[in-house]
Amino acid sequence: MSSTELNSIAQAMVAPNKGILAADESTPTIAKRFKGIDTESTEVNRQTYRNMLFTAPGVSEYISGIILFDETIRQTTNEGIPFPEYLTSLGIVPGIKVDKGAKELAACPGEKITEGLDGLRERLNEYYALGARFAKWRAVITIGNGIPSDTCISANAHALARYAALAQESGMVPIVEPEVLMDGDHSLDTCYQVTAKVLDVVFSELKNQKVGLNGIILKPNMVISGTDANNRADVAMVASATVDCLISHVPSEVPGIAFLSGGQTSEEATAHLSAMNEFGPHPWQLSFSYGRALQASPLRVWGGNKNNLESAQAELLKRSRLNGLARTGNYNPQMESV
Ligand code: 5MM
Repeated sequence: MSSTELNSIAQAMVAPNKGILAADESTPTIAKRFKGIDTESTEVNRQTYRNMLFTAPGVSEYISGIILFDETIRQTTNEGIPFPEYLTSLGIVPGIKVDKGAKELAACPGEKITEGLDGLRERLNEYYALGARFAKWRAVITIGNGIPSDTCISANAHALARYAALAQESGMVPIVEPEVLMDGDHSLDTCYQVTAKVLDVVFSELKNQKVGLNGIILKPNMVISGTDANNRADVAMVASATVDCLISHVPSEVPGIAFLSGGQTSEEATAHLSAMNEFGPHPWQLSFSYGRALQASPLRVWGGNKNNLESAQAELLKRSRLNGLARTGNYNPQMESV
């Protein structure tokens, strides 16, 4: 596929007023989410839940792409339409998580390396045939005592770049997700330093491995205080530190940056995105690719009960709409109560 075609998929993924729904929880993660609402993680329940999300009326107005998991890309709507085909018919680009998860990194206690490169070319080709037009790979970087190590950053950046090159070869836009975790009591400044370093190493590896930067989407963390930090930075500080860090460390050829929410509350994730877009325009689209920040309220309202499916869809529509407004800096917390 030409770089122009990859670029047009990437542009569609960060189309104005829209963003991406990350619904690619692996089997253990979705089981954890369902446990929180006392619901068993069976294949039927997972299909019911994902069907509820994907068929929510009006959602395609605010959602440009949805990231699926291997099981979900093979499932259908209640009417028997394969999910990728259904989403494509709504103008939503179907995507697929292709990493095999973050595992302990040898010789680096407390650090992780994302696996999944073996056989990746074949899996990508199969996903393309199933209708996926973008892929996702998440690397995890932990801040702690003496970490992250250079070993962990470079091993993860190398794997991200190898994955990205293979995804482009197969005709899919790679979402490149180096997530610096919020866990810990570190300051905003520490998060800034680590994020800057990780981005530098990731872009150097992408360049080494001949990845076309105009055919990727970057999915980074925001620059934010650790969850257990004292005096956590407020919305304005997070927004200005994040934009500042990205301007200095993300090349302008990248068409879009779609943030992860990383454990922020739904309201915080929306407010941060809106504040960043308020002082745009920026060299790239600044969008969202939220998992928990879009799904927390619909999941809670559904609660595993079929009588709540419509109310849960209304919750997803509300969060999608508010994040759609945040794409132009037009969100305001008072809108939460409407
Ligand atoms: C939806 O969760 C994704 C899959 O996680 P696992 O591989 O751990 O099951 C996750 O990669 C997600 O896409 C990103 O972390 C963004 O989600 P959040 O909740 O951080 O916005």
